[in-house]
Amino acid sequence: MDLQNKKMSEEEFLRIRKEVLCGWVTGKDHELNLDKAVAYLKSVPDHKNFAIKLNKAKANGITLVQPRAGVPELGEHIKLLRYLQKCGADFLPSTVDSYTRQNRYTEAQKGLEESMEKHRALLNGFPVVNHGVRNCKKVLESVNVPIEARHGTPDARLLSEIIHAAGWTSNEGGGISYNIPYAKSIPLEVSIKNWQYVDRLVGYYEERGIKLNREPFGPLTGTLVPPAISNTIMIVESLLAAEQGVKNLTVGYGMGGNLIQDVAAINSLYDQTIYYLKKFGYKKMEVTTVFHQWMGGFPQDEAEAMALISYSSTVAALSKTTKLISKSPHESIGIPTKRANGLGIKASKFIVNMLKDQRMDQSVELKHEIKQIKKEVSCLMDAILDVGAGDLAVGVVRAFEQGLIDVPFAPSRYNAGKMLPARDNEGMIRILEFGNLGFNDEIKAFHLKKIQERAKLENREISFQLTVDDVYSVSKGKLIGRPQV
Ligand code: 8ZB
Repeated sequence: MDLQNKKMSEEEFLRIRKEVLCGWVTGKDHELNLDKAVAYLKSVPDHKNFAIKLNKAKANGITLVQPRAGVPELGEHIKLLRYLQKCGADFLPSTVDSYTRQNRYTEAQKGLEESMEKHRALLNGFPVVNHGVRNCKKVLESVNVPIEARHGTPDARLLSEIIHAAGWTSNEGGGISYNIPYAKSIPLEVSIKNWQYVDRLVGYYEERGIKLNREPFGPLTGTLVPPAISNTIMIVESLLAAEQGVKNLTVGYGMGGNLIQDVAAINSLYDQTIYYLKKFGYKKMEVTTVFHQWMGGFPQDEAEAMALISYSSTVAALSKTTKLISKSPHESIGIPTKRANGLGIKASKFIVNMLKDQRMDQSVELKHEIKQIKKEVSCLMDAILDVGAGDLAVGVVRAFEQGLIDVPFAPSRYNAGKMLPARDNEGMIRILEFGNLGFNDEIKAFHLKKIQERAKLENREISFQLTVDDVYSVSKGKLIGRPQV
């Protein structure tokens, strides 16, 4: 396997870079000049730097709010972002369209042109590659907060070159988290290599005194993902990024629904990310967390959706996460109008402000759940390092091949898809079918006991039906998919 968790030399980076830039059909070469990009990034003020603003929020113990948003046309996109800023967004995104995510720039161009002709959004996001550095700079210069590219791109090398050269100081994604949930047939070693390049680009800038933030995508498939699985993937992507020179990381987690498990997940994610970065010798790392409001199916009713958004914000604030990604009351329909998107931001801000000075005591249950998640993550990390014979990149590819790490409901052929999750009696996400998951017997016995307790109370057998019922229950207003009585 031509893959290794080793920092790319600058020479190799610049060689690959030439190939990457060849793929740029709509832009001009001089726009992607690295010296010019360094100079421009140095001119970005601190309050528009993602890493600096996150560090400050962490020091003050506050939770900041960021929506998702992106429309194809430049003027409309700017209008949208300015509106969301007015609604209270602390960070702004630019969500990228699906063609660009698949490197289909010709189709993105057609969608962009048609959107301009018909004055209607015909792409589901802002096509950054087609817009190029110049337009992306205009986006940044039109707002007063930091901007992040949010997408879902297995090969985001060109996209990342463009957004950073335009002064966007954060990029979401990673070789696992932007492949397994997003693609069907892209080998993991290919996407990991591509993301090593993306991270090496960040390392290049860091070496020149520029602070950039990187955010692995925590929620994965957004559906009943056990915290230990997503946390392990977050830690692996953090280590891979750190090796390439990334210094400022925001590790993510998608809300599961049980208050205690969610707070425990964010707590243990933070602790263990720091622990492993230290263990592998990465110095001067800055780590924050991001909590994603409910990523599963939403209720159609807008009042109920707002209630779910408010509950998600409550959990996020109590977890003391640094950043919260908000949803909108249009979630069950699709991409929100700007008004609906703004309502989600306002509700979220309201709740985090109410809870700003309150804290949740560490109960026995919370402590127990933190310990449990840490035990599980450490078991999975050992399994990955073991099959990789010490190399993390090789290890994670093999671990996926063997199903030692397994993401539920993922479309990728490179994911085993044999593990089945279900909720326990309190709504915590547990595992009922392990496949070949790299858990030891003690951990497996714990999960089975928890699922058994629930099945017994519901007077039914342990089966896939529990999983199915749980997938749909939140959208129907209940956390646990119990049978109707
Ligand atoms: C994996 C992320 C899914 C979420 C939202 C979806 C969903 C996707 C856009 C967007 C606003 C966009 N999403 N594209 N929200 N503008 N262009 O990401 O609705 O909540």
